[in-house]
Amino acid sequence: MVADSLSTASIIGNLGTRFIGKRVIYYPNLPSTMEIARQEARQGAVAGTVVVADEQTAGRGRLKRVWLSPEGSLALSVILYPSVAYLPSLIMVASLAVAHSIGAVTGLKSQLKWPNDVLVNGRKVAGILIENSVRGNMVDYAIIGIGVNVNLRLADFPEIPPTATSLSDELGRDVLRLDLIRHLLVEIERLYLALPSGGSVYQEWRDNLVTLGREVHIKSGENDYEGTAESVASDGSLLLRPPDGSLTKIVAGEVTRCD
Ligand code: BT5
Repeated sequence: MVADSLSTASIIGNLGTRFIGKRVIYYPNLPSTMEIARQEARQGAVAGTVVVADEQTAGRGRLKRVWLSPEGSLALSVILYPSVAYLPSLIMVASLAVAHSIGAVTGLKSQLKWPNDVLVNGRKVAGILIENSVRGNMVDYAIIGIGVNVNLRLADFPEIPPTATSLSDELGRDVLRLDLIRHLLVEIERLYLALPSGGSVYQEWRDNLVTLGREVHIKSGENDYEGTAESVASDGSLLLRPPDGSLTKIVAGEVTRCD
């Protein structure tokens, strides 16, 4: 077991970012970093404020699903105030930041699964949740939530689905979460600041989606779709080619099968 404690000071120290992680709020244990981040954002927390926890007792995924983050995982939320045009790009920034940081710290190669999963060797190692408050064209705040299975022996957590993996299970050794979170914050900032200069983040995200070119089954709300996942649009939606040859744009959904 490597010494793996997190603290506000160890995360912030010499981070070298302009604004992400200048303020870090660390909890050993809390219900959900999203909740605290939302309260902070409503009170006008400075952009780039990070809420991080060793363990969440009520971590959440999309659509009120549960995200399990026992001790050994990394759970964090980052508060941003982007313009409305950049909201669809936040999932791309977060996914690529996670993939780059995992690569830099462990050497493992990640794949991205539309819309919000990061996989290693085909299994989910990290999940991303973006929550916004928008009024008309005005963004009150946006929060990027990231959960990574870092040092978890998944055999000890039967409640986490068998489609999951952890960095330590893949590597056969533990990983320093401090290294991972510091890389993540630097990468989130770098990719976020690159957004105004064009489509490079979108292109890299698209090019790393393992979902594309595959026959998929997608659940979106009450609707089920089948077809070839042809591409993604720059707003993050999936372009699906059903057998009838038409093109369907799916804004949000779940890939339930991928052949
Ligand atoms: C996600 O949702 O993948 C987004 C997860 C975001 C978690 C972060 S942690 C920091 C911040 N604070 C929070 O409270 N949340 C964010 P979704 O695509 O809906 O996937 C949820 C599904 O993943 C669940 O229904 C389970 O099937 C599965 N799952 C739950 N825990 C998992 C884990 N630790 N590893 C892999 N899969 C898991």
